[in-house]
Amino acid sequence: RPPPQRSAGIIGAAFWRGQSRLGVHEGPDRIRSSGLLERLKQQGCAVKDYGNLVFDDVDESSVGLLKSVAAVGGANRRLSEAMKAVKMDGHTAVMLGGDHSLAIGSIHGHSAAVGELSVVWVDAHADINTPLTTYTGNFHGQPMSFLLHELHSKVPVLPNFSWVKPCLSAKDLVYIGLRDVDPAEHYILKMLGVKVFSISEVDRLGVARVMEETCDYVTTRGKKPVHLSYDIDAIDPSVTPATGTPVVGGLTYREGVYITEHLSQTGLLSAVDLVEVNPQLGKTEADVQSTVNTAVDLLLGCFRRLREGNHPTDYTLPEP
Ligand code: Z70
Ligand code: MN
Ligand code: MN
Repeated sequence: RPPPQRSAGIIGAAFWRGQSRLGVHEGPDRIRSSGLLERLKQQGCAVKDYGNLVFDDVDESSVGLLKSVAAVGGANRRLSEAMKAVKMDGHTAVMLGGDHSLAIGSIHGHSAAVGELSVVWVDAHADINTPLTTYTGNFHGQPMSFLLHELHSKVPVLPNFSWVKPCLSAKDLVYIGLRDVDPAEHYILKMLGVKVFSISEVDRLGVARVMEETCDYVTTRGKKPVHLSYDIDAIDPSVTPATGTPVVGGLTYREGVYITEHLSQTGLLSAVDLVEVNPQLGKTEADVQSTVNTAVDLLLGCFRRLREGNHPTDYTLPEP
């Protein structure tokens, strides 16, 4: 029997300045209004909603190519503190984005509360550009470079970023679903020997074996708490079109949910980010609903929902 369900502590981070498409700030409220909290409670999970973070208005100054530097640094500082507080309260943390630059604060704050982490990063993209390799200037393509000890010397100090200290080792990071990786990012992944299950490995091995190997990989390095950072664009755009950078040939709905289901069963899942849902980018309302409903199902999978069916541990059959 699985241990009793722990509680979910939910933080909304309606922040979008890590990229340039309007609408990704609507993610947290759209995900909530499609019933996330109610459905978590229905499946026996206690829920505390910490609401949406309030971010300071910051001058939108660029530093060279880098967009909204001080805003990204400031928002992530706030998120880091909030994430740390949610973990201190004993919840499994859920960060609803917002764009993926928010992983800086989310993972930093998680680690500040619990110590060393393993990170499972599910994404079409590696998001491991440095501020010096990015050619878009978007911070949602760079968060991992601020978090890894191994890249510390490659990252300049930027306005509102001096609080960020690397907290993750390359050996404690696993990617799943990659299929749009920049040359500098590919170089970094090879240089650091990061464990990557690109979409080709998902094709070759199947998602079940990918998850077995992922869990073997993270557990043989010590059973550290797991941070799952889930970019909705990992899933195929036919299922989740309402996102800023759709990339063809992604995970199926079933593969996507299997990843959360499997990680949840390990009992090590300590925090999850669900990012890059952009309700303004669906061509139709059905597009938006499919994207948001998939996001909700991924999160339910993080809290021990099984597709085979579920029942409360204290369930008893009615006597005639
Ligand atoms: C590109 C960059 C990215 C998400 C796009 C794209 C990164 N490598 N991440 N969409 N979620 O801008 O660095
Ligand atoms: Mn991403
Ligand atoms: Mn992505």
